[in-house]
Amino acid sequence: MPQQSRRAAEIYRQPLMELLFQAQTVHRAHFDPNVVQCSKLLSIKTGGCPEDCAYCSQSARNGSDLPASKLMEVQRVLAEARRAKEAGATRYCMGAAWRSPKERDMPAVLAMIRGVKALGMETCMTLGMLDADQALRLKDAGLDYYNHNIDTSERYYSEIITTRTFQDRIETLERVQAAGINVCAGGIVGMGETEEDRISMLETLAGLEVPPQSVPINMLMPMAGTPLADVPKLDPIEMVRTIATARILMPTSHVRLSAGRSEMSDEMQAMCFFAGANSIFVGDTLLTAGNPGEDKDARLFARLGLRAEVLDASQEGCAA
Ligand code: SAM
Ligand code: DTB
Ligand code: SF4
Repeated sequence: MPQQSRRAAEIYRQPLMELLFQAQTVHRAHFDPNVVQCSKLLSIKTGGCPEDCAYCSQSARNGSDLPASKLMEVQRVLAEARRAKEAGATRYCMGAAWRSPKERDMPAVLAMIRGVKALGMETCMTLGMLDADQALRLKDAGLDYYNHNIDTSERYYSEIITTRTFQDRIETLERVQAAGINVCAGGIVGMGETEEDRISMLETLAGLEVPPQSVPINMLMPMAGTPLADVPKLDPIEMVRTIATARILMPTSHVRLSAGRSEMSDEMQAMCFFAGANSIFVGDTLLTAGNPGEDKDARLFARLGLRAEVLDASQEGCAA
């Protein structure tokens, strides 16, 4: 799609003030600029993953010394979800360090979805690659979103992951869409990719048959023992440009300022929100890495006059 890709590049490379103004204008046409959606993550199965993603602490092939856990018990997951709801999260995202789910784990995974749904929260899972039947069973249990990131450009993908292809990722996304589940798909910046790679990644996301309803933009969190542990830090303005371009290319999607907030100042986060980010992960851990806790986010929201999105009017405001 050369026409489209030129458009994405033109957007991304504008003077920053033009880019921010355009992104904020698009944002205001579709969203309240003072409202941020709050999601909470839980790692339901940590470490020991057979995939070789160069950024990830959970790959058994990386020397990150993270012990592999078993799949969490359903009741423990539901207890955690209840706590997250009390803290104001409206979406509960459960992640497993799998290449793809095994049949023996499906009953527990489906029970987690039903249980979290019954609490009145939106459900999200990220379990690796899915076949069509698995996608349908997740949908049947009430799954609202499936997170499956493309992570980088098609060109750079094989530099980061060799145990699966970019096309594998796209195929799972198509199966998730075909099952009628909302897609959460984004990527990581700061992995040594070029500006062109970041533009191309956004172009692929925006060019999906239906653009993802949720677009997480992660800033690489360098994890000890992984091949990317010492990658030079990306200029944070490139993260802002990535978010702003995502907002303009996917005007009605939630764009999530995802991993990396614990390394960002309030001013940097404010710029990301101005660029059109309107979703975050709350709580003091992501999957294995740190995140600003509740108190810090409460202060951030107060400083910026932001409010947490609520699912219905009967819910009280988010403590985030
Ligand atoms: N195993 C599943 C998969 O890869 O699809 C789900 C879990 S995986 C940890 C989910 C996403 O977390 C990855 O696609 C990547 O975008 C993000 N992620 C993992 N490690 C990260 C890191 N160190 N910094 C930033 N984002 C990271
Ligand atoms: C996403 O895009 N970011 C989340 C979620 N989807 C699963 C994960 C971030 C992981 C950060 C590194 C860690 O906690 O290990
Ligand atoms: Fe496994 Fe997902 Fe980490 Fe890759 S990103 S190593 S698939 S947990």
